[in-house]
Amino acid sequence: MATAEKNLSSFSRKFIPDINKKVFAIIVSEWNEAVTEAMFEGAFNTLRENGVRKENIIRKDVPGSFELTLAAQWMAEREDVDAIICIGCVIQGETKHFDFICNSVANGLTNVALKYNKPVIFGVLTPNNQQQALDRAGGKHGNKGDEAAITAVKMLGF
Ligand code: DLZ
Repeated sequence: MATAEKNLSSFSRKFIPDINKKVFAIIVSEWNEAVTEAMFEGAFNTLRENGVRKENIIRKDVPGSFELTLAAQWMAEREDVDAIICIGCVIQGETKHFDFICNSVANGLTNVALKYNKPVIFGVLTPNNQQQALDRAGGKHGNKGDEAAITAVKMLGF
């Protein structure tokens, strides 16, 4: 993911392949919904702007970021799904579970990607507070949902 200094939202798109026939799953965590909805919109719009058909974008919701891994596995099992974008937001100040959730999801999504040989994108914000999250969900640091979508597209063009 990007930092405050490096914002993938403005990266060059010249290497992006024809993704007209590719199918994307976007899995959205319901925790910190204002943030994850903004990230979903960013991801969805970015896919559409780059030629992905509306009917080729499958949205699934999960209760929290911890559930992203199993949902990603369920989507990866589907032969018609080419890439999976996982969107979540775990705010450090709100939970002692922060490290457990973040490590679990990062490791879990990596394992799903390697097991199913498909791009599984870690679109999970791990900010210190909600303002930092909002800054990265359409605010002054761009929208990490856009970046997650571009990352998925670029990986399909690898
Ligand atoms: C329980 C919990 C807490 C405290 N905080 C967050 C959070 O900031 N972001 C998030 O996505 N999920 C949170 N959760 C929910 C867990 O991800 C998970 O849904 C529950 O522990 C049930 O497995």
